Amino acid sequence: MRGRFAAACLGLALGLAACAPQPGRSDSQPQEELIVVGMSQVGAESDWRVANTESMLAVFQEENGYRLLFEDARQRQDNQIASIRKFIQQQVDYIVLMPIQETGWDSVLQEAKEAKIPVILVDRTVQVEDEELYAVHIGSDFAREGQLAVDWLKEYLDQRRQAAEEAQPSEQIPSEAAAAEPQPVQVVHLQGTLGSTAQLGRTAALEQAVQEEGWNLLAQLDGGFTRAKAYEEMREFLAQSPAGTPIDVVYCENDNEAFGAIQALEEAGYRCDAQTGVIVVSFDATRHALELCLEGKIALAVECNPLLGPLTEQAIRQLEAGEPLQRHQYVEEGYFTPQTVTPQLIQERPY
Ligand code: GZL
Ligand code: ZN
Repeated sequence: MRGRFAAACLGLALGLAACAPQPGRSDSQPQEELIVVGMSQVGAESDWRVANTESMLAVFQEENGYRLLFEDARQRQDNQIASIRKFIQQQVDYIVLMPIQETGWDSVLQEAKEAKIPVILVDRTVQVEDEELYAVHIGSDFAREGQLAVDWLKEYLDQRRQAAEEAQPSEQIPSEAAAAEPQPVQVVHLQGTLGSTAQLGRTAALEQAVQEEGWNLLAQLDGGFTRAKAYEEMREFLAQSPAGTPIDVVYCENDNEAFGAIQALEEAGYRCDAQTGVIVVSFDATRHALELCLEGKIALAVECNPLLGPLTEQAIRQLEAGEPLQRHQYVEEGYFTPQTVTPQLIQERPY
């Protein structure tokens, strides 16, 4: 298996001018001993993504027996498809794909299958006719993450409503308006990259809760998992809304969107505060989000684990050894609130 890449390199070298020996090559394992991994990463859109890339680079090193061919797709599926075709030509031993979206992979994964190159999906997944087009999917259960968020939100909103009712002086005769049905919960939804597994799972949970609870979805904005886009979209929405439009919840499908949304909300005079202001919900639980959670600016930080390098390497070891492996591998994830996050917990977080 490994010799293929070396042979391809040699063939190329013989065809062209002799390929210059790598200056100062360490005495690490000879070329043909290395397992060659072609890796296509989505981009560098978020803190989560940067941590995910770092986790991969830390594991796929020469001294661990790997040659890593790493390509950044800059948020474009066509770049990922081009990278995969290049890896096939280079006859890599394995392809590791972090797929930006779920659809559009059948033909290029079929080409990898015909080239007998196993494909490992990391983080998000793909929807393909034939599941045999990939060896394993290692990532998060995004539907579960969304469910964690909305279950917590339902509970929290009830508590806050009860606290408000108890706080109301009993002798005050409720006006007709107050006695009438309480205002529905007003929600602004910032979605992640449309069509990505993370967005689909997190959105489905919110949309179901909106139906079940009768919440009012003020807007669904495409924040693209980035701070900049979320800031623009939220600022635009607020500029087009009547001043002081009541907003109870802003549901951000990742932390970088929450950072942008909070900036736009505060610039428009809103207070983001779990107890007394806008309830901001976010996903990833990266360090900066946990700092905002400690302050109460983020009311709920749902964890999404980017440190998938070791599990990916373990899957390759199992495939090398011809061992059977579990096709879908999910990482454990929890969530944080201002009540549970602490300064030392933030200190200890690896990302
Ligand atoms: C989730 C991952 C998402 C993160 C975002 O596993 O796909 O993409 O939630 C990242 O931060 O951009
Ligand atoms: Zn399956």
